[in-house]
Amino acid sequence: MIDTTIATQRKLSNSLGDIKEYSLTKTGLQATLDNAFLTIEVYGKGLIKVDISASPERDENPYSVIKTAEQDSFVSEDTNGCIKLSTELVTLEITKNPTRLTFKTKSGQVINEDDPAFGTSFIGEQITTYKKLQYKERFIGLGEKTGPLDRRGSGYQHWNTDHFGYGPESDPLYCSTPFYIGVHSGLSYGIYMDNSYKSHFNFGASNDRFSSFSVDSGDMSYFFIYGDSVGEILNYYGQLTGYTPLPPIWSVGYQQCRYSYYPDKEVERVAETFREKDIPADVIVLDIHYMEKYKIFTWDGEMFPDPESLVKHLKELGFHVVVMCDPGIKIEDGYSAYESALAEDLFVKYPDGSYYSGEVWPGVCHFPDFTMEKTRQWWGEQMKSYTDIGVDGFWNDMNEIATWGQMLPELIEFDFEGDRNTARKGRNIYGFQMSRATYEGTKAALKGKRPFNLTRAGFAGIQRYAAVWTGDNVASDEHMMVGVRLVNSMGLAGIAFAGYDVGGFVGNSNEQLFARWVQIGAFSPFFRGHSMINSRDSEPWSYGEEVEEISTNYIKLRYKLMPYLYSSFYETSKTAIPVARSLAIDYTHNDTIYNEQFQNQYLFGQSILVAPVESYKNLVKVYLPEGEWYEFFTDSKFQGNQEVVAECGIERLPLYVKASAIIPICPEANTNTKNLGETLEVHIYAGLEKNTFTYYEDDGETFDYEAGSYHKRTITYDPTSNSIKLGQVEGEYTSKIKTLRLCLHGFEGNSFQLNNESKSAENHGYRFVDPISNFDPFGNETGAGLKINNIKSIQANYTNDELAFSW
Ligand code: NBV
Repeated sequence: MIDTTIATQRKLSNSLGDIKEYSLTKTGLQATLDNAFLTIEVYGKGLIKVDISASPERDENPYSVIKTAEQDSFVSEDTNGCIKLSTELVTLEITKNPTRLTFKTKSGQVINEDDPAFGTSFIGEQITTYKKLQYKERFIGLGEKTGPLDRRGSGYQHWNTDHFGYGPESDPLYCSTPFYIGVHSGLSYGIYMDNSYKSHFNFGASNDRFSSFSVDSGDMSYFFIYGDSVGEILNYYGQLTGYTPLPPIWSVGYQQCRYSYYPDKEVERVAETFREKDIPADVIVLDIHYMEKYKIFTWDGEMFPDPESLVKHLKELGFHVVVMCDPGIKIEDGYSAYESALAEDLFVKYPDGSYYSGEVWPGVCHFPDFTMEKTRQWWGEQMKSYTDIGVDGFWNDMNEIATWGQMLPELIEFDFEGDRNTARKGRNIYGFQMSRATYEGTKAALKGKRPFNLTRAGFAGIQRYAAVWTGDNVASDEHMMVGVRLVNSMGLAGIAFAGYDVGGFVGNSNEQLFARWVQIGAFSPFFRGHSMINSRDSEPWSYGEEVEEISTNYIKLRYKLMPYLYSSFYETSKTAIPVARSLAIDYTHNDTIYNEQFQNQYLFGQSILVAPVESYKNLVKVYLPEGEWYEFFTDSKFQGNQEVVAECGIERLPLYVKASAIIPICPEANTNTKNLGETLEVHIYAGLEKNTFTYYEDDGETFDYEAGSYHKRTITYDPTSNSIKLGQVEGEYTSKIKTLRLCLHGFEGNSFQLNNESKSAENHGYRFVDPISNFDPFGNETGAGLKINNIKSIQANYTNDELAFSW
């Protein structure tokens, strides 16, 4: 019997209905459905765009995707009420009655399929795509999101939000990237939803039937991405939304920040202390107090009377200067930024044409509309007041847009390049376009030098213009671990240059916590110490001598690893494989890596496994995935695929190196990234597998590499043919390296050939970090154990021609 209460009830949601008619196009197909319009476009063999819109007019995001659809790169078939579009890698099956989509491998395995009943459905303007949960399906990524590595059973929103002192489960935060990766049955695929309205992701939260993604308005526009591995999926996402460009090398060094260092003498004191204490650092960051009453593009005349000389002095000390740039422009007659923006009509407006005002640091402000080319140009011009005096680093904060009360009215309007829309569409885009204006403007002004820009808010594609940090974290162990997960998750969403406030922003850190945070931070792509006003000092020397020595050791280690790290940034700039790689990238289908106790582990670059651990622990369980591993500081060898217990006293972060690893380091590094020395040590760890590493170098500061001024070579270790080769150098940049030292871990025998000449290796002990002083004569010695008893090394002249070692 029909249940008439259901049959007669008001229809609250509406699904797509049937396909009424369709036509094939050069790039895919277009279809008219009972309740919507569907467009499919093939962007690559593993990259298919689905667009569903309630009206024939599309409401698209003009900013994130930089790739266009490919022509004639699919074949089609129409049988038994089902249209099939096939690329070399995937088949998309679209049933006509009703309209439902299923993505399959070429062998017919389901990768991803619509919920049979709901498919894509509308509730008013809101549009949601429901996907059937696959057996044991996991979900990873989604960018700056708290919560576990495997997001199955959780739900999230994208709505850029200033969340001071957020909690370990808080959502949403500052930066939105609606891109996740699904994993099941030995397969993985990505979904990037290209829509900047507030969005909602449900990975089987409060239901056991579907995962879903949904937007409050606009088109349901998503890219289905399929590749052999998570790495390949990330690469496709990079092709779509852009790769992280090579940063200036100095920005990869240690950055010291504080809310705020002032006056100028205090800034100089901090910089000088780094040099006196021989702690390498590249950057001093000026937070809001450098400005006159927090007004952007001004300097406080009393506290910073001569900014040009200050910047010059800091440069002489080997520092770059990064300055805070908030978007709010104070409404004040006579303030030149305000008057010029007003004259050009560049501010965000209410629908009645008046300018939106909101209160933030400087007082009541208007906000530049960065979705207009002429605003971005104007902003770039204003930035010259910084670049003209030698500032080459910038920091975009409060760009969610954050104002007192945190309730940006949704009806305010943004230009959207002439296609006006409200804050519902503009909010998630604002920080992204502000970063674009900052990057493009300063790039032009710096005449060939790479700018560095750091942002808090962003959207998919932000990696093209800025590094992203995780905002106002808290000085606690829990937060330290959350930060690692956030950065790993951003790496899974195209944002490779990411980091957190080392030491914690809100509240007071303590000795143990600070020491541990510096250790972990040294293995973060972006490495900056920062702390809040009215909290205790938080420089590497602020927590006593022991912590100072430990911090110095790990900051120095970061600098020694610079050749490895900068080469990893190069790799990222070509592949979108991040610098901090959640184990879910290389060990996707290994269940153990998702365990709560191991989910924070990651590979730093290709081969260094970092096991972040709370500061109060002296022992921790680490999971080593398949293969063989060397403990970094001692070379103790472990079989993989097992849990090991690692010592992690205050001086020791558990770090492991994958067998067959190739790790180039500069042992003489000191002061800053300009002083990396003339010796390159290439550390090779004996293993069973063949391995290669692309060693990359350039001047670290200009764009000349784009015209061929780089120095690149493939280093190959082949245990089956007993050889290590540094291939012929490519590129025209002249390396500063004069001496090569091959450092062999776990190798036997001392007789080697270098380009057919006999060479004998020397045996010796080795330390990656210095021992630290014995502060407590009755206690245990700290740091003494961080020593490798025996490695073998061979020294040679570093030349551009092939250097072939064999044994
Ligand atoms: O500019 C001051 C701070 C800054 O130090 C911090 O890193 C940002 O996340 N800023 C937020 C403004 C408000 C802090 C309470």
